[in-house]
Amino acid sequence: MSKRNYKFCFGPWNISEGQDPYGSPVRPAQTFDWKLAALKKLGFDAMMFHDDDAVPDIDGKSDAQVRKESKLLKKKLADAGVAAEMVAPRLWFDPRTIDGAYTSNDPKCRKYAIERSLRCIDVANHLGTDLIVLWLAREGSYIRESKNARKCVDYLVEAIDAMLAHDKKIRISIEPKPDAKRVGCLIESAHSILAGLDTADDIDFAMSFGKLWSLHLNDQNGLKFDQDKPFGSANLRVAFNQVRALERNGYGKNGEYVCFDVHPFRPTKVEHWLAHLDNSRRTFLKLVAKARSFDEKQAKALIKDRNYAALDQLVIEHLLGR
Ligand code: XLS
Ligand code: MG
Repeated sequence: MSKRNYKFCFGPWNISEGQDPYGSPVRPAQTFDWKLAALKKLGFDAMMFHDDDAVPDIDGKSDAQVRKESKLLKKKLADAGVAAEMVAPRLWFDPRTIDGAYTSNDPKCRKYAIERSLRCIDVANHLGTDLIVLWLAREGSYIRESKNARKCVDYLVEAIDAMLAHDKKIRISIEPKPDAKRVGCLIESAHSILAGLDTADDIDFAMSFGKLWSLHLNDQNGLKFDQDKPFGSANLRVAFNQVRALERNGYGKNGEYVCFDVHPFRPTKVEHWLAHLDNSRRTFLKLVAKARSFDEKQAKALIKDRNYAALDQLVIEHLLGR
């Protein structure tokens, strides 16, 4: 197993105020500077952004204002020794994305979504990252008959082609769920689990094509909304196998970050507000140690003998700390 160190990242939204689909915020909102200081205090390496995290109310700003505010943010990050990992166009709040962004039935809304994505690329350039992330949150349909899925694929390709044409260097990570060289993916534990998939398999699959450019590690308790639970907090063995997949594929060797797209539990008190981020990294690093100390030789012998009961127990007892 490699002995590489990983680099860690989270976004301002991961220090959230506790709102969820069933209730309003329970903690007072903090400033961006408070969150940046918290990231530094935790010893993380980078911050990931939505376009309107970097430039609030971006839709109402001129290109000159977007450039000015992005560059101010870039200086603030540089002064703190923090990199910008990626920028994601937030295409799920604005009323023009109510029926999808790139795949809206309304051409004017599709045009808005593409133009907003091009500005997101400009923000990424100002912040010094060549990576944008597309979380296709609103794409799809509320009733199947409202959209032609074949046409929606064409709309998605049209949007991605427009982004690749806008900037010859930008790389696009689609979460997860066109110019083959500059389109890859971001895998998120919770999204795989929600789709009934295994995140380790998704990591192996994406890395076999050299396409895993970013990663949101978290956890999920069954088929509810995207819970973004701390890494390993619901499915520890699933988390162990995610780390084994990252290790065997050498994730991070090209500078990729491990991002924790996690939220605190709603009852969390202000004084414990950062624990979910620190805990996610602690769990990750402990599972790295578990992956690197796993008896691979014994596992290989049991696999050769197709003795999966013993292999199963070997994993369980290793995780339990025999
Ligand atoms: C969904 C997305 C979301 C961020 C980035 O998990 O990663 O959390 O807003 O788009
Ligand atoms: Mg995410």
